[in-house]
Amino acid sequence: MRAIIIGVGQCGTKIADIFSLLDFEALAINTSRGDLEYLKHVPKERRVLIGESVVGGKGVNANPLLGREAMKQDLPLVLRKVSSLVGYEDVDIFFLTFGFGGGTGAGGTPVLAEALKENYPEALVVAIGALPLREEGIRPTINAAITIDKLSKVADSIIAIDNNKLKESGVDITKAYESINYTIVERIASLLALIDVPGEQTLDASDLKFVLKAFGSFATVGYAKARVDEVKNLSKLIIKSFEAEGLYLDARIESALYGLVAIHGPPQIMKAKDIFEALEELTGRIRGKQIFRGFYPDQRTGEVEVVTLLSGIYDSRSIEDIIRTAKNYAREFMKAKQEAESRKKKLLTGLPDFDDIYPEEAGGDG
Ligand SMILES: Nc1nc2c(ncn2[C@@H]2O[C@H](COP(=O)(O)OP(=O)(O)OP(=O)(O)O)[C@@H](O)[C@H]2O)c(=O)[nH]1
Ligand SMILES: [Mg+2]
Repeated sequence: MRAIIIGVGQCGTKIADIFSLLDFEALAINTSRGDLEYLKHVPKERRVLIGESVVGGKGVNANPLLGREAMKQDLPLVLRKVSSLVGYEDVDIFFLTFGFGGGTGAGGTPVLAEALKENYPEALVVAIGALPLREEGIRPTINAAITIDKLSKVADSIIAIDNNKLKESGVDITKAYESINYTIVERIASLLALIDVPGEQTLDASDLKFVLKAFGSFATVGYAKARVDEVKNLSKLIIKSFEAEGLYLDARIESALYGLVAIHGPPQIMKAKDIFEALEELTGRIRGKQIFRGFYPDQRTGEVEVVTLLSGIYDSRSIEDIIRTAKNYAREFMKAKQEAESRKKKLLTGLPDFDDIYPEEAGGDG
């Protein structure tokens, strides 16, 4: 199982930086030189400044048109960097990390996703993006809605993280960003660590790819962990992993098509009855009924860890809010623009030109 992480823009490169800390192969792409220099773990030669001729290394100030232009102009450079990282071994999944609300990530990620699909047809492209806070205003929401639309046509799955969920925790937003960035990396890393591990009932790369190849719909990763002595009933812990509060996205998991559950823990806790009870419950709940599962009994650990991936989700309040707000705004804005144009016309038609008022002999130098 080989995954390559590519962060685009500030949010995306911060997340890629954490993946890099955990020894994942990661690239960081940004229009801002300062933000690239600020990273700690992505090696220097894997940081790519794009759009320098457009914005001079200063970021695109939440303008996705510039972000798109920057990625298009420097796509050959980006693809060379990707290719030198990839080398001669196959890649199973490219994870693209970014913020939906800014300019570089929102504008650039769909362009990159499409190019990766063309150049690496065997690999999946999975987008991992943070949805903007409502308080950020209308532009981030519009950027997000349009980017969702574009990615849904090229990516295999979109793992959306709703930043609005962070406010519920009550901590200050920078700390909250950091903690959610770690959380998402921890979940993806735990999932990937359990793929292709030898054992009894295990998951391989093709299972994970099957679940994530879901026509650009939404996916979410749930997680639950507990010390062995705290676990009275494994079934409850498994169910907790796919309950809404664990997922950072308001979504109806019932609409999911596929699921994947990986359980890692000491063998004495892995009672078949508990596991099947929970899996049956999950299968009963999700619409697609297709669940892949992996059990990883491990003598050395004192903890039980459950990672749940659900995909093929189309029913999400977080997403709907954004799309609806963007559509309403666009409709109102278009209307206002049309009205302004027609008022302007109405107000100004009937005015004469200078020639009508000033007879020729009165003016000029003749
Ligand atoms: N979860 C999370 N969200 C973030 C983080 N940083 C920014 N965001 C969100 O991402 C959006 C802004 O994206 P950025 O990555 O800052 O923007 P960018 O892609 O660098 O684009 P420009 O700055 O316009 O060039 C906002 O909606 C923020 O709410 C972060 O570290 N974690
Ligand atoms: Mg930026």
